[in-house]
Amino acid sequence: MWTRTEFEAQLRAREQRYHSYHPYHVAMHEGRLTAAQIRAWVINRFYYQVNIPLKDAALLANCPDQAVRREWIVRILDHDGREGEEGGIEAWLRLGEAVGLERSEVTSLRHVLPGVRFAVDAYVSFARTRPWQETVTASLTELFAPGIHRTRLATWPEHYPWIERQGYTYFQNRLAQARRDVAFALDFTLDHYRTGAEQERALAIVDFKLDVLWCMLDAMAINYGIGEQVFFQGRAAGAQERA
Ligand code: AHQ
Repeated sequence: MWTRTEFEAQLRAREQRYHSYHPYHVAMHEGRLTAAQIRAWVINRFYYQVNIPLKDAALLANCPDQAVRREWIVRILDHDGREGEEGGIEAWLRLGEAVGLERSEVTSLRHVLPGVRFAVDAYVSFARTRPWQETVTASLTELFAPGIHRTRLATWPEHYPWIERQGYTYFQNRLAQARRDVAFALDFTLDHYRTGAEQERALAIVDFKLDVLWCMLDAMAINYGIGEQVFFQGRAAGAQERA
């Protein structure tokens, strides 16, 4: 069994498989994506965003611990919003408008790729069927999320000046929210897993969630290409037609 410090280091080392290193995101951060590929990413990621509250509600439904529910419920309000606060889903729709999409184009979900839908649905199904403690641990890919939000805020204005600034609200809001979310989820995870085998299970849970995020981008890359590279002329003639 690892010490608490070693266990945290093992969890943080999973950063190497985080989706910030996926070729689609690398091309995005280097300014090599076309406007259509950016729009297609926003459209597909919306399916992930609207399913996060369902995932978090599934955890709450499985969790008999009032103190944990009090801590966790804020995540739903962060996305669904509350009186006077638009929330992350609305902020994502503003990102859609900022990249030139109609709200209905995004909310219709009709362009969401099968691979994106399956990956996101797998995450929600995990939260519905696995012990709530495992769903807490699955959220720990957010250990690495502040970095990718900062990268977007740092690189998009330079590479994609056509994207309107109000689109960045979502990333700005997540910087603080992700850090707060992770503080609880990491502390809980480091305390909860009590044997070597249980700690290995925690890493396997994070690997599952890393796969969810990676798989979404695989689907986007194969269907929309990356930059000028086109990989697949299948059902989707290309991001242009979709977005
Ligand atoms: O915007 C994101 C978000 O609200 C969440 C919730 C959290 C979870 O509960 O699994 N994970 C997550 C993530 C968000 N944004 C992703 C991104 O790349 O913009 C990163 C993703 C994550 O790392 O899990």
